[in-house]
Amino acid sequence: MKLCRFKKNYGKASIGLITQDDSVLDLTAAGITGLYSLLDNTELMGELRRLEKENLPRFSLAAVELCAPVDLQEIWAAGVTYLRSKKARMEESDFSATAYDRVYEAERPELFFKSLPQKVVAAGEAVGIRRDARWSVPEPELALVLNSKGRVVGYTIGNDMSSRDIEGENLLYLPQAKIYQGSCALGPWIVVGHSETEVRGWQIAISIQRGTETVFSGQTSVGQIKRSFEELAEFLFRSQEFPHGAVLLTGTGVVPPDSFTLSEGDVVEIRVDGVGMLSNSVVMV
Ligand code: DO4
Ligand code: MG
Repeated sequence: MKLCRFKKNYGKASIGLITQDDSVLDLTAAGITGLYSLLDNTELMGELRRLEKENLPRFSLAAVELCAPVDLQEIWAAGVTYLRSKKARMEESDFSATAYDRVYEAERPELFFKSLPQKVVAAGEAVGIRRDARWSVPEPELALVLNSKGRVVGYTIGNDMSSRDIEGENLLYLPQAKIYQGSCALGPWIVVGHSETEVRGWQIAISIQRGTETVFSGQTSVGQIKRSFEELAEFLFRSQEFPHGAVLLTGTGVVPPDSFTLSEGDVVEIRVDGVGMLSNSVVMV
């Protein structure tokens, strides 16, 4: 089942349930005012099946504007969870190579703050590349949707946009490499009702279009993530409360060659089996 946030006529965002025939049921009309409160329901699947049978306002998916599928959740990200990411970071910087090598093996994962919910870019909007960066890349990642108890209740697609030259120059610059205008995209919706075992069988694919040309494409499997979802969520919720839940990007396993950098006007398409496609154009910020 798919949950979304959507707008009809430039009004306030509503919470939607997307049905098999690509209709969007307006759950706000049934009194559901926040994604975070719905995701805290311990009988979520039963509740959604019940809501599906109610006579709620219904719109065609093609006729609504999808918003980023977060309302009050902070967005965090895990790093160096794939061997490919560890290798790329170690090559990017002699200075930080030991840190990346160590964190891949360490008990404690790398977790970093990525975005406030109101700054997240939705499907169809533009992600940013910093004007003071020379080497900008997208990072296609599975995103875990966590409720306020830290339970994984859904999945969406994330793009952890990164400035690799800034990150590589000095590890202390990581927040500037990772957090800037348009650096986090999520969407197009949240899928619920899948087990970790099932999701580990999904593929993550990315392609980058420049005009009519595909300038990069690559793919990986969610199964290559070194750590379990529960382990990542448990570390995030250690000594920290998220009363509205959180979204946790799980790291990238696809890294373009070092000669590649994004340009303004590129279009980044990320596909995750079981979820769909997140597509964003690129703008200089
Ligand atoms: O510390 C670098 C960031 C790592 C990251 O974002 C990733 O592996 O996806
Ligand atoms: Mg990343």
